Amino acid sequence: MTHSSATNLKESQIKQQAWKRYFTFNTDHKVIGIQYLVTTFIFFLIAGILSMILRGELITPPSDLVDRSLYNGLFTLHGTVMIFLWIIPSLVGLANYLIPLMIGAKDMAFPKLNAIAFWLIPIGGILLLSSFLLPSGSAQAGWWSYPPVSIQNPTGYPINGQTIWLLSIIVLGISSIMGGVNFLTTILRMRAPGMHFFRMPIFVWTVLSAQLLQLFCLPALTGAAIMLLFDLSFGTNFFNPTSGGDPVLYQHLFWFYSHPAVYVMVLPAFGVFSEVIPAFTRNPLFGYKSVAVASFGISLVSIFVWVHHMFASGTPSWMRILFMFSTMLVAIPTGVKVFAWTATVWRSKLHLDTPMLFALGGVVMFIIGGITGVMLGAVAFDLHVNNTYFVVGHFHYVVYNTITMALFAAIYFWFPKMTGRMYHEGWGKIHFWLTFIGANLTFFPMLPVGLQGMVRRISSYDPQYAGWNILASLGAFLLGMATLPFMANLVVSCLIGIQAPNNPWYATGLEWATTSPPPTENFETIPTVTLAPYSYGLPQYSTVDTTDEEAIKRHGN
Ligand code: HEM
Ligand SMILES: [Cu+2]
Repeated sequence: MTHSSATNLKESQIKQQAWKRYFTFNTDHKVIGIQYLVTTFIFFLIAGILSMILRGELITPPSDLVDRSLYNGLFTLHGTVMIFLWIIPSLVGLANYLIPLMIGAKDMAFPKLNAIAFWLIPIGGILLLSSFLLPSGSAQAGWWSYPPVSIQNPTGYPINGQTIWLLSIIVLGISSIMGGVNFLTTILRMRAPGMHFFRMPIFVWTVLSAQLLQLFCLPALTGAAIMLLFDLSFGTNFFNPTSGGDPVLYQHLFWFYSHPAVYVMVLPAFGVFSEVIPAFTRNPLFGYKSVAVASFGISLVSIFVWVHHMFASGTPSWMRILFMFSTMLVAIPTGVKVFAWTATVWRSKLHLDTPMLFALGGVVMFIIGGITGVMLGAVAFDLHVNNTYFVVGHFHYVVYNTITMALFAAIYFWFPKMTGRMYHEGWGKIHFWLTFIGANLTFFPMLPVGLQGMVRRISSYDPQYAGWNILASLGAFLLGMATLPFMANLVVSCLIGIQAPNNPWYATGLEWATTSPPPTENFETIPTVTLAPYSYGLPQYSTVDTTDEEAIKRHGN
């Protein structure tokens, strides 16, 4: 064997190992982060296909494509998979990749726990989806799984879709609790020298606030799921109204977690906006300290608002008024953030690369999601549109148009760091515009048609609503197509994209101070932090290296 073929062999072995480590129990937070992102993206695609079947059914008023019980199963699993297997864990994956790099640590505090938390995700997800194969069919009670519907078992099978649903929620909950402990310990204990609290990037602040909130509230949901499982399988009566149980107690326990969960999802998305917008405006983040503190403000307020999901559940009026006011309060810290992003963009020179397009698009759409949310917080309005498509339109403006878009922004922004290669800018822009147009076409019609009274969770509806539904369905198919250039771009760029420099965006932040991709222990030597974050005014960040032609093209100055 000649010398060169021997080294080739060795290189290909290393490459193979690099490829294989993503399929093993690996404890490197960067591998785990990418495992999370890829796995959850597959679940996103599956839930997306379910939503296109839903929209296919809704393109005409009668129930003709799928029968009613399958329709129930489809929206239940679409919602459950999107929330518990896409939005929440994909952001955990992103944070897993980024947090140790951003705070200058070698890894997460508990690498093994981290790997276990990840592997529970595919286990829980496959368990959940396998329920479609059961003779009794999948769960049908919606992602809330309210009793008494969820404890009925008309099929008579000892294990039905609902049992599987509950087991999988418990597994996924355990994974999230493990993740929460890990993030808190890592951020509180493992920061590099000089990384004071007020030098942490906003993304770190938002993950800290979100994970604190999650640890505090998630046990309520996991407890409720266990109690419901006992009612369903062992005949206890925690929630069964016919035997003295209290179904409204379930709603309290469910929303005590699931309202804050909205912020567990949206806070890291706000973190992404706060990283991307300064980098592409070359401005320091306006009001950094207020934005950092506002993250905690949002977490804190969100603990005291869960009853706004129960305005129509027989809640007494005095309580509805209290929760209406607490709900409105959250407009203050979120307003601080929107104001800070706007002020950062104000009078700056915008560089509209793909991550920035997704970030700006996400902020604009969040304004619609936020305003419709405040509207729903008003008791009288909520009672009017309760259980209509207005609610569905509102939360999709938040979960898709804001958070999913933030995730796309993040994937493009940190893609060069994660893979060592650049993505293709033209295809990225095509992905953005198809998504932006498709998402508005899908979700905007849900607002007026909901105001007109079209109720949710039905497979056939009054023909007067047909017009808006055709638009929404066309939008959904466009949105489905939009993911094709995204996937093609990532796969092709991963394989043959041009080599990425260590800091392609000339961004601040420790993750850009190491190689792309970073070595196993992240940094050659642990860095010492001396600067405030977002120091884009300083000479080393204020201009782009004019000897680097690629960078000039990217930044246009
Ligand atoms: C691909 C784009 C999407 C389309 C076309 C879509 C469409 C739909 C439709 C038609 C429903 C049924 C509404 C009802 O009858 O109440 C629904 C429900 C739901 N969607 Fe989506 N959706 C999409 C993306 C998402 C995302 C990204 C999330 C969250 C991360 C999400 C979360 C939910 C939830 C929680 C429900 C409620 C399920 C239930 O009623 O139990 N969706 N969606
Ligand atoms: Cu809420």
